[in-house]
Formats: sequence, C-alpha cells, structure tokens
Amino acid sequence: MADKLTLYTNPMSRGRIARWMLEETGVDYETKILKFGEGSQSADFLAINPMGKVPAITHGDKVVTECAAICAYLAETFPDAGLAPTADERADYYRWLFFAAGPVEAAVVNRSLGVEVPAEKTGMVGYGNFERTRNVLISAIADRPFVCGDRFTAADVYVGSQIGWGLQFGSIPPSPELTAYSERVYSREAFKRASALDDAAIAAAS
Ligand SMILES: N[C@@H](CCC(=O)N[C@@H](CS)C(=O)NCC(=O)O)C(=O)O
Repeated sequence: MADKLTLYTNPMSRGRIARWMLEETGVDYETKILKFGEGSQSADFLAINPMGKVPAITHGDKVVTECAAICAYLAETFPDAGLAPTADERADYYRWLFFAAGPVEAAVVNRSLGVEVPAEKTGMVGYGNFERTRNVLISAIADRPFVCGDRFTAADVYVGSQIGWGLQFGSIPPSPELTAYSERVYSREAFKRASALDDAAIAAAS
C-alpha cells in the first residue's frame, strides 16, 4: 500500500505553493488546514514542524518542510509526473530553485519590511541588493518559457510562485518578462485546481 501523503497548510499562506505542486503530481493526498496560532503552534503540529510554520507534508513516516524542498521531494518521489529535471536540465533546475528560495525570498521580504542593506554591507548579504536580484531573476526566464528551457518542471512551481506572489502583492515590480512568465505558469490546470481548493477553504472558514 502506498504511503499516506498529508498536506498541512493554511490557504492564506505559502502552503498554496505545496498544494499546487501536489496537484501537479496528481497523487492522492489528505489536507489538514491549520489556523495560525492555535493550529500552527499546537503541540501536535510542532512535533511535525518545530518551526510552527506551514506548509509541511508528511509522507508515511517522512516529514518535509520548506516549499522548495517539498517541490523537489514530490518531483523525485513521483517521477511519472515528469516534473523532476533531466540530466541536462539539472543545473538550471537547482540553480534557479535555490536562487528563488534563498536570495529572492530574502530580498523580497526585506524590501517589504523596509529593511535597507547599507551599500557597503551588500557583500555580506546573500542577495546583494534587491535590484540586482530582480534583474538576475528576470534573466532566468527572459529568453525561455521555463527556467529549465522548453519544459515545465517543479522548479517553475516554486519560481513561478515567488514571481506570481511578488507581482500580486506589489513586492516585485513588474516587467514584461515577469508578467509573461507568471501568466504562462499560472495557466496550468493544476494551478487552477489548487487555487480553487484553497479559495474554497478560505470561503468555508469565513
Ligand atoms: N521557509 C518556509 C516559510 C514558511 C512560512 O513562513 N510560513 C508562514 C505562512 S506563509 C507561517 O506558517 N507563518 C505562521 C507563523 O510563523 O506563526 C517555506 O518556504 O515553507
């Protein structure tokens, strides 16, 4: 029997990224919606993710946290979905997946919080400065439909989410390349299914 797969999430969170990836894989999974605070900080959930943050998935006795890791884990665990990289795609896949989870995430959050890195300290900061990070992010998708080239992979779920959220909330200024890429990845049926499920969960809670 297949190991049970469970998503711990809140529909108003980065858990939407994990949901999208799960829908891309087409596998069966159970969803546990956690309220922030009483749910995400409960002893039961802290036993799964001591960070007290969603999303997390459990797969049998395994736990995976961190959206980018969840995307990579599911792509490799369910290879029939065709979302893991080929040998030829691997360099771009890991490069841009980790770039989005590290420098891009930090640059966007710091900018949203108004954290200014002094010019003389940018060498200490993994993303250097926001403008350069955004320009490099644009270069990843400027001359190709997806980060690995012509084929959509799990890296696009994560990179696409960072870009899509950034454009939606105004935390990444738009560019023609970012907008076109976001529209391309958001047109996927799995994204629409995942969004509908999370939107329904929000409506049910209100
Ligand atoms: N690095 C984590 C970040 C997860 C995260 O920050 N989740 C937020 C919601 S978007 C959360 O659970 N916040 C509730 C809290 O910290 O109490 C990931 O990529 O999955």
